[in-house]
Amino acid sequence: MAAWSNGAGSGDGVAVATRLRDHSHFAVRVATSVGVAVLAILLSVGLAGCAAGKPPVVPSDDDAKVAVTVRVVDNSFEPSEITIDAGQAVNWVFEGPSSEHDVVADDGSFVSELMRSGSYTHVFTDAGSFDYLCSTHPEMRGNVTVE
Ligand SMILES: [Cu+2]
Repeated sequence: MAAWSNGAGSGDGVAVATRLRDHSHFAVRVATSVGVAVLAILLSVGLAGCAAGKPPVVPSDDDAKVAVTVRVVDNSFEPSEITIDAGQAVNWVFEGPSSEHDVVADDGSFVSELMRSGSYTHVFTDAGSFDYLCSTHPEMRGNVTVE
């Protein structure tokens, strides 16, 4: 009688241990899928962030009379801060020499292609303070103040 009880008892014990093992397996699987889901969300947010990082290119005003020229060199805009009057044009001359750069306004109002040579011109019709950067070298920053 006692032996039968012990047998049944240990049998239950094995069953409980098996259930626990299954349960922890399940927990690991859930944790893994949650991890993968979170990673997927982070990745898509990151990619969306990149896609939204550079606004569409704004065509260069090539025919405009240039008031101020800014050199785009590795890795700065020279001069980085300029002041013009409304209606005047700024001409950025890309000199590289080692990297491609672009001119990207924070508000998207002027945006060039990535270039190693050539130039980009933008006419500023409205007064204001326009910050811009190079999309591949965010430490390259400049400002155009339009009076
Ligand atoms: Cu750059």
